[in-house]
Amino acid sequence: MRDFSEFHEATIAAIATPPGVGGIGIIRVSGPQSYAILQQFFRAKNPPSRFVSHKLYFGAIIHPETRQVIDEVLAVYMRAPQTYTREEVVEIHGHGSYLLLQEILALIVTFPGTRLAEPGEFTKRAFLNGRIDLTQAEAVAELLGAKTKEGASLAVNQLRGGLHEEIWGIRDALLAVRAVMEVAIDFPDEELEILDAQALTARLTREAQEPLLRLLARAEGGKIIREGVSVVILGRPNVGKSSLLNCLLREERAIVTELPGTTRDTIEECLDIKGVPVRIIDTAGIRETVEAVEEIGIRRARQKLEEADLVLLVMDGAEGLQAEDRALFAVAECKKVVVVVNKIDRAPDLNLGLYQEAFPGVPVVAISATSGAGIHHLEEAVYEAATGGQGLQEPGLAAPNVRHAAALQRTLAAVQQVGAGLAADLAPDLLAIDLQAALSFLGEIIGETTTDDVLDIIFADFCLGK
Ligand SMILES: Nc1nc2c(ncn2[C@@H]2O[C@H](COP(=O)(O)OP(=O)(O)OP(=O)(O)O)[C@@H](O)[C@H]2O)c(=O)[nH]1
Ligand SMILES: [Mg+2]
Repeated sequence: MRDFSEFHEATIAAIATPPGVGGIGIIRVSGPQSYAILQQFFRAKNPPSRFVSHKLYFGAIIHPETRQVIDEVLAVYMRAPQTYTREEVVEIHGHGSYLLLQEILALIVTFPGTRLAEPGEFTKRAFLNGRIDLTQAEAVAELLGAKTKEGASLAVNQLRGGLHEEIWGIRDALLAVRAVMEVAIDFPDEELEILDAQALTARLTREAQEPLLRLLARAEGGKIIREGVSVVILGRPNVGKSSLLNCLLREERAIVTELPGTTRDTIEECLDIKGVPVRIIDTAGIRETVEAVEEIGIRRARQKLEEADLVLLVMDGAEGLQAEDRALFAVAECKKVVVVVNKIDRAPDLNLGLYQEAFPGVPVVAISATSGAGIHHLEEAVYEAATGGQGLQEPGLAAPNVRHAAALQRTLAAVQQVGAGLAADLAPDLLAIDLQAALSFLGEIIGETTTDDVLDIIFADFCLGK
């Protein structure tokens, strides 16, 4: 078990709202001095004999020496342990001026035993004080960074303990099996009766292996919701790549002209296609060139191809299929490709079958980037390709992140090892070793057995005040 006795005597303070101008700005304080800090710097309009927990008071922050009013604020004291960190907490809601908030914060950290909070330190304390587990702490950071509604739902589910519950279910099963083994170790004479290998194997399969496999199967879907996909628009010059970018973004982001070689550098933007966060990259049209700048652009386009999860290979439907289109397809073929036949408004006799024959097994979508015709079909094709035809997984289901998935894999391997040991009639003390390993890998996910440096990495990703 983690050692939760590690005590956090320091009181920490930070501005919890983002920098910039806002309607209100909040300073958060956590730790044993919170109440005293409120008494020292805050004067309520109607001063109570004692601040009642979770009640909002109107008043002002006053400099204790100059008696100068720094800001009129609302303040709340929250008594431990019914708080975010499980410690004594105070929040001061000031006007949105970042300068004033910084002044108040500077005053607060002059209080004895008080210092500025590190990024993620409030959440880290919530975790160390046992209010949330590590998956829930990670969900806090994920929620703040979510790029789509679906990503936010996934994080909320994890924050509410969705993943935590599934992990605990598996953990309980492993603990129950370990208990049986411990009895068998203590009573070697009756070992055979106690260790019913068949029953134990069945239980491990049903309550550990299968749930582990189910969770792992959701990791890929979770990755798409969390990180999204990178889509590169590729094609000959002047086929309408930048027009397509603008059309997908529904804004005039990239310069479009009738001159080939307009786009010289790559342009990256983010969009949300049915819940999939998509990083879309417009590139310079690829051709044999003489000009240095365009040459660099083309080199960048090829580099972007390397990073791409999906390529939209754009062709000019009005000009018809060209040898260079086929050549570019051969270059892009190492990735998932969607062939986009553009300018259909100028191609009344378009024969899509020709493209389907030329690129068998590859989705071909006809569009007009200037009129927007067919763009929904293209979005559908991108969504299909990004999710492997499975669609996005339900955000209501817990999905492990990359860190969790790695630990789940190791847990699964250890559980399988136990199964193999049972089949081979291994002694219970040997079986218990693998079982303990499985429990320890599982513990890394929820934060029970996570090492301090891993914790530091996780919390360092947080923003200040969280
Ligand atoms: N009629 C018609 N014209 C289009 C369509 N899409 C693009 N165009 C025109 O084609 C020309 C080239 O468009 P761009 O979007 O700049 O093409 P590009 O592929 O980005 O070109 P480079 O950046 O030079 O490689 C412009 O004149 C566009 O208005 C379309 O669907 N229909
Ligand atoms: Mg362009």
